Amino acid sequence: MRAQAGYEELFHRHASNPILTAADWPYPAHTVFNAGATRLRDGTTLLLCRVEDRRGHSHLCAARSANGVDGWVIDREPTLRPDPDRYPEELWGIEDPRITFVEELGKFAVAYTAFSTGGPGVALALTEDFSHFERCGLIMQPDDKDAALLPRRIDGRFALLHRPMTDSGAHICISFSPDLRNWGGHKLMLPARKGGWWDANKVGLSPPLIETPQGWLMIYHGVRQTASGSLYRLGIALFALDEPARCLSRGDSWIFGPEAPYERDGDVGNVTFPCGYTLGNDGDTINLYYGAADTSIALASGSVRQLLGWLDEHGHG
Ligand code: BMA
Repeated sequence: MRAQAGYEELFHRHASNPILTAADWPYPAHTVFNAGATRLRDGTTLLLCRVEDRRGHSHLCAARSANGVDGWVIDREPTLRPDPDRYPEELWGIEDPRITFVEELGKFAVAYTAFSTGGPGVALALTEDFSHFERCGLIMQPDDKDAALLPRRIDGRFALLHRPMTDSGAHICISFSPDLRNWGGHKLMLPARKGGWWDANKVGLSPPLIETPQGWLMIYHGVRQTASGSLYRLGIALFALDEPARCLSRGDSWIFGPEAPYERDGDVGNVTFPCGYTLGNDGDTINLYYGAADTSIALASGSVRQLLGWLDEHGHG
């Protein structure tokens, strides 16, 4: 691994990375990556993993572990399969889930990418147990992805972050809904930068926002196009609690990116792509679950306090 001399390490890779690969799967799977994450009431860590088969199509499969690191119990068959007969937007698979527990509903909301002829769009499903799912269908037209719901209403409305593709690039937006089905009030939240920046032209939300007393902490990915492909790295920004479209602070440098061999090499090399995190019992440790090179699932941990401290020092409005 290349040394990153002089830079503060905000996330530390787990020694047993990658923690989950296709070899762990109880049924044929080509790759497992980009997992949503949550903790269940009894403290169990649940990952909703993106599993790609040899058709190139993805579905979602739940893996549960008491410590969030090993001892994974993986569903014997796909947990949430594409259902193109009833939901044609899922023709070529469902990908990259982000999980939010919504206290008001007593349910988990899973926002995922539904992939079909029109391109990738955003779909939403609700579940109490990760066994039965109530689909809300397509809630953001293609081309749109990287979506996650906020855990509670803002000014009486549910709020969803997502990343529509536009002529001026791919920027993170927020939209609002009274009922999780009808969405409007779209606002730009975090634009991609331009030119030579690591996060020029294309950014997207990574895991769901993290609520802190200082604001909503966002971990986002920036995609840099290079002569040898794309580089997926992570940056952070902070948004006002009562007005999440308002950016309080954004860091200029990326804080995490592909360095380890399993992040550099794989089906799509140089990709670190988290879709979920869990918080430790101390309320500060953040366990970030990320897809490595579109091939496996890896874990890195950090501290919310330290991320906020870094933004205080290095971020600006
Ligand atoms: C993005 C998404 C991710 C994927 C990444 C790298 O556009 O499709 O699912 O991990 O590209 O291939």
